[in-house]
Amino acid sequence: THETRWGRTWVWVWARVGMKPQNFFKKQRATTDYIAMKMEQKYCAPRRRNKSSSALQFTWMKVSRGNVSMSVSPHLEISMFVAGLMESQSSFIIADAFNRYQKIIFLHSNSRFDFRDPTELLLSGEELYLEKLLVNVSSDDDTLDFDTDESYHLYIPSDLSVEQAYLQANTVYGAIRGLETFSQLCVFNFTSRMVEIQNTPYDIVDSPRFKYRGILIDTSRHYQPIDAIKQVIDSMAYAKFNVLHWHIVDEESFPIEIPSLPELWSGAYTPAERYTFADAREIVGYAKARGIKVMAEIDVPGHAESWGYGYPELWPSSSCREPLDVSNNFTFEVIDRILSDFREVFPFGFFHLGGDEVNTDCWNNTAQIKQWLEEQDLTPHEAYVYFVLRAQQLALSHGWEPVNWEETFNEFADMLDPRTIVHNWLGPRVAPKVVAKGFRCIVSNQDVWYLDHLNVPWHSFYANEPLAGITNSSEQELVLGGEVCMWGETVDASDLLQTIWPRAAAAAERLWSPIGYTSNNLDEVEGRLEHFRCLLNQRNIPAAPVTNPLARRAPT
Ligand code: CP6
Repeated sequence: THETRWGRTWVWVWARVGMKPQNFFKKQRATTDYIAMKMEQKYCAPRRRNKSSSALQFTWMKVSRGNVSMSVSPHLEISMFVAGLMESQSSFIIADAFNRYQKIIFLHSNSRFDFRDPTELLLSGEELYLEKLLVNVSSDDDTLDFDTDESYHLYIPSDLSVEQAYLQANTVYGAIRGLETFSQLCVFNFTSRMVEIQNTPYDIVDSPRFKYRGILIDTSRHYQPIDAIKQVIDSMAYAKFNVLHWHIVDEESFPIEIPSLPELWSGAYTPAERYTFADAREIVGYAKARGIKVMAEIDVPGHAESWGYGYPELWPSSSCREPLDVSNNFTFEVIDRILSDFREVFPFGFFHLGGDEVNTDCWNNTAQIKQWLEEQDLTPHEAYVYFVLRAQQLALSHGWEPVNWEETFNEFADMLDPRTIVHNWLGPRVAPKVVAKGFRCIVSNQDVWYLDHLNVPWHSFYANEPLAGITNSSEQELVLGGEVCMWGETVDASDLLQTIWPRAAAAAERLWSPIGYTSNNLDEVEGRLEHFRCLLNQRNIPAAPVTNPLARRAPT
């Protein structure tokens, strides 16, 4: 029996792949080894034959560097003081981050380029090396919100007698940004077989140019597994992005559990393609540990057809399913309950209510809604205004500041609540109008910051300046930042990361670095981008090559 089964499998394998089973499995293993080897080869150290790979970093307000190379002890330790205390409420956030970065810094410790024995190094006395990172954070408050301070000061000495580096920040999240920079300075040296930091002493004073630096993911058009979302979060932290805009629900599917409305997630593709409430909480916590806020979106009333699979009364009719039924009070009760449940999971102060691409034909074509419009003396457009404003009031009543796509501003700016944050997407020219009217703005110009537009090369992402056309400094302050959008119609977990990266990194530099630093010398930027995408690969993020058609610069 055993033998027959094997015999059958053998015949099957042979028939399918034209190969004896032994060779089949050997080949499989060879392929895996080959990939592992390719990844392992990515050292991202300066390389002889790759002239465009230049060293390091796209951040730093102020940096001074020397010319001494300092080896990093494989036993690198951390000492923390948070609000002057060695153990405080939020110091575990840094301890946790340090553990992650330790793995990243010594990524090649198991590789075939064995690490040099540190004892041998110590006895030889021939080199300098760093033993300790001293982290000093002034505040113990681990609240993570729009205003959270992310600045840090990193000092790496070149003096043998010091042996410790200093990282000073106002918050644990600033310290996390500093740890990221520290990890990017650490490179493996093939000759000494040690991790080292070149150009010490380093003195880096750094803080972001914009407070809002986001990436949108869309889990309605394709379900994105939790591990894929976590990888997006990991990689965001590497590029110092700080907001994950989670476009959870749209017309195609309703993948999230709403405890007080248990039928809603029957709008998911399948029971497997859903997030429980606990999943959502886990994602938010995972992001928080990396200094990333999660901004949830439910896009009403236009992009909401999937809500009606669980509650068909939300549809104008079974044949005309979008936008949500404006005439039914139940619609607003549902929104209120979703917001009330979400309030437990999404602590970030902004909530995105969508409001884009609303076609009111279904309201006009449905008898009972048409009748309601007449009774209320509303045109369909006025009913759209009424819907958006009522949803805004619900978000406000739950303690959120509402974010809406720009159509709401374009069509009825004067009626929007002044606390509205307007999210640009249609083109480059709306932000100056938004801030001139005193509204805050997030920039996501679809021509250059939509990652699903595969023909947009990285340098177009890089060129998008959020403050273009805004000269008045009080108006400039109303531009909170920007966001690149990874709409989900054409991506799933098989290509999500390599569609986001490396192009999103070009926007990340634009959003973090001071304006004087963002260079017009694209060769220089390309070198940094090459380096950063190698770093992503090294850290297990499948970012596409910069020369990939998705990313590459157009011929000049
Ligand atoms: N889904 C939702 C989308 C888009 C928007 N909202 C979108 C529109 C045009 C392009 C890309 C994406 N897929 N809910 C617009 C904000 Cl080109």
